[in-house]
Amino acid sequence: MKSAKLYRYQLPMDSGVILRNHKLTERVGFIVELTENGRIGRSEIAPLIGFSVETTEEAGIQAQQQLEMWVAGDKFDYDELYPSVAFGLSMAELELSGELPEEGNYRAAPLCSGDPDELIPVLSAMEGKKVAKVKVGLYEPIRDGMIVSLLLESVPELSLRLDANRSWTLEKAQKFASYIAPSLRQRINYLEEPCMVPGDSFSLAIDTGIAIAWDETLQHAVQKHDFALEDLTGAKAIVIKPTLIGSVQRCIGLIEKAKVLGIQAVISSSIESSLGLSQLARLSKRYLPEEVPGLDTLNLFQYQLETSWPESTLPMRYLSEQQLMWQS
Ligand code: OSB
Ligand code: MG
Repeated sequence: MKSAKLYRYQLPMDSGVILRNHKLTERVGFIVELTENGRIGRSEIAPLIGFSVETTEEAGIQAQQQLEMWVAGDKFDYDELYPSVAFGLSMAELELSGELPEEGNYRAAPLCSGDPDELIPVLSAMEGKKVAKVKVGLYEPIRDGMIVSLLLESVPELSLRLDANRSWTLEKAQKFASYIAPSLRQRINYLEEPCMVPGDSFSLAIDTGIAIAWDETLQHAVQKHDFALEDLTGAKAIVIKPTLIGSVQRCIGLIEKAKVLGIQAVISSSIESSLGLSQLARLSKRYLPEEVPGLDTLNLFQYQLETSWPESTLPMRYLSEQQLMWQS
């Protein structure tokens, strides 16, 4: 016997979460629950405004249609679905089948978008491999370059992941790089998407020796049918955001291909609730056991949802308090 539920959740965000010029005051998404033979598999479907190709509304309609088919005995055809829906349904199936281990990698790289003075004590106290992520490209390249240099000089064992979200021209990106001494550049683990044009990002890597990573470029590429990871040359790393990429199987395919090509793969958040985020931590532990995932986004929320993230002090909201949209 199969049954399914679809919840719609709505959670207020911390004040001042801005994404691509859009102020995110609340996060709306869906939680699916699959039940079969007394076992339960849950997961999250939460398109991210400004990033996902599908709207929340479209994802909800498609999710419900798919669940109706699933309860009637059909299989999901992930390649035909929106990325967020493919991800959520495949993750719920994985949990239902018991194939997703309980253990997760909750050591997310701390995210810093403003004040380096706040980050330095956190990093100094960090145990094990010290990795942090800094958003750049929001202010002047000179300021970004000085902050990155300051962090690398102040915390000797630190390596940094930087993310410019395609905000620079090649000239601005070079200006940024010029403020970072060549001896410090190898401790930039990677710089995500420095330039508006991917070819310029590639040129920057060659000119400056700063390793780059694809995030947006990977998302755009996987939307095309004849995509091959080999075509995305020149990057040291790829950032895999499953909500924006698609099914777990597609993500695992990318991870395996990246390994063969010698490219670092990092699982990262699309600002899922604590329920979806914890599953990403488990996915990362299972398929990238040595890699620090990019999951430091829970504190953008005011609440956790149903599943607690280890050591988080955020109060909990439960599925039973959310809207049950559909069940069968
Ligand atoms: O800019 O990579 C981004 C989250 C949602 C949307 C866009 C981005 C992010 C993150 C996630 O930065 C955190 C991380 O990658 O460490
Ligand atoms: Mg990014």
